[in-house]
Amino acid sequence: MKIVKIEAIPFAIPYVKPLRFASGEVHTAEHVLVKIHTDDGVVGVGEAPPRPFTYGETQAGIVAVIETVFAPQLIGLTLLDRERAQQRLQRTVGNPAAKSAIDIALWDALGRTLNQSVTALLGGYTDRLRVSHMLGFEEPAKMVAEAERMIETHGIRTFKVKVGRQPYTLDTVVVRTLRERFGNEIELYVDGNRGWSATEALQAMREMSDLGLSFAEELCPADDILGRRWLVDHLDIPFVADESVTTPAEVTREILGGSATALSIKCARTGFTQSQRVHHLAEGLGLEVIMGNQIDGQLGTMCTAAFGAAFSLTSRRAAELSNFLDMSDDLLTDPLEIHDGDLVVRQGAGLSVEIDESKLTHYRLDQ
Ligand code: MUC
Ligand code: MG
Repeated sequence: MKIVKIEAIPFAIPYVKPLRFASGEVHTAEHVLVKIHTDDGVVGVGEAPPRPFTYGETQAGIVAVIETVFAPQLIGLTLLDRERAQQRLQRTVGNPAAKSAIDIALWDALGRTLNQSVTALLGGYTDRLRVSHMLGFEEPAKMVAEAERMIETHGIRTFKVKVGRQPYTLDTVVVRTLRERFGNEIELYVDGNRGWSATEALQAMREMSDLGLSFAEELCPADDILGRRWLVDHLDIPFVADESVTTPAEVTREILGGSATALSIKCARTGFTQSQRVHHLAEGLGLEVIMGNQIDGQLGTMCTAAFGAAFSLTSRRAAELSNFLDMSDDLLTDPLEIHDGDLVVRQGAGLSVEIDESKLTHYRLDQ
C-alpha cells in the first residue's frame, strides 16, 4: 500500500459544443490525469479540470505543482496515511483541482486494494443519482431545443440555467421560455457565476419570482460582502455558494456571514476527503446541497456520482453529471450513460473505471 510514484499527465479533448457562462467559456477539456502507483502494483486515477478564470489554476500549473510540490511529500506514505496526506496537501494554499485529483486517486487506489467501491467506503447510501443538466449561454431557441433533447434522449428533467449577462433580461427571457414550454414537468434553477451585481440580481430574481425556481447560485461575487448578504436576505429561495466555497473554512465563512444558504459540492474542487468535511458541515448546519460539475470529463463525473450516492443529503437533489455529453471523446474504456434521468454508480473496486491507454496516448500532450 506504499505510494511509490505519482504521474500528472496533461491531455486535451475538444468539446463538440462549448459551454459558455458568465465567467468564461470552455471549448476544449485541457485536463490533467493523475495516476498514483503503489508498491504492490495498484494504480489509482483522478482527473483535474483547470479553471483559470475561477481558481487561477492552469493545466501546466497543475502538472508543475503535482510534480514539484505534492508528489515528493506523498511518496513513501501508505494509502492508509490519509490524515497525514491531507495535512501535507492542505498546508499549501489554493490549487484545489490539483489537490483533489491526488486525493481522488488515493481513494481509488485504496478501493482497488481493498476490493471495495469508493462509494461503499464513503457511505454507500444508494446506487444512482438523478441528473441535472446545465444549459450554457445560447440563443433562447437553442437552449430550449437542448432541454428538449435532454428530456427525450436521457430523461433528464432538472435544468440549471446559466445567467449573469447584461442586460439581465437576456437571461430572464430564457428561463421564462423554458417554464412556458415545459410547465411543471421540469425543475429549474439558475447560476450567475458572479456576473451580476447584487442589485441586478435582485431585480432579475424579482422578475422571475413567478417561475418556481428551486435555487439561485453565485449570482454576484462573494467579495461584495454587504451587497451579497443583502441579496441573500431578500430572496425566498436558497442561495447556493459554489466557487466561493473551495474549503470547509470558506463554507463556514459564507454561511455564518449570511452570504449563502446552500452549497454546491464539487469533487473536482474538494476531492473526496475535503468533500466529506463539507458534507458533514452542511449536515450539521442543516443546509441543502447540490452535487456540482466543474465541467468534468467522465472520470470526474464518476467521482461526483460516487460521492453523491454515498450520503443521504448529497443524493436528495439532482446532481450535475451531464457536461461530459458535450465532449467529442473521453478516456474511459466503458463510457458512462444516463438513462431515464439517472446515472448509475458502478460498484466495482475503487471508482470502477479503466483508462483506455490508446486514447490516452492519442490525447496526451506530453509525448
Ligand atoms: C458552475 O456550476 O459554475 C462553470 C465554471 C466552473 O468552474 O464550473 C462551471 C459550472
Ligand atoms: Mg456554479
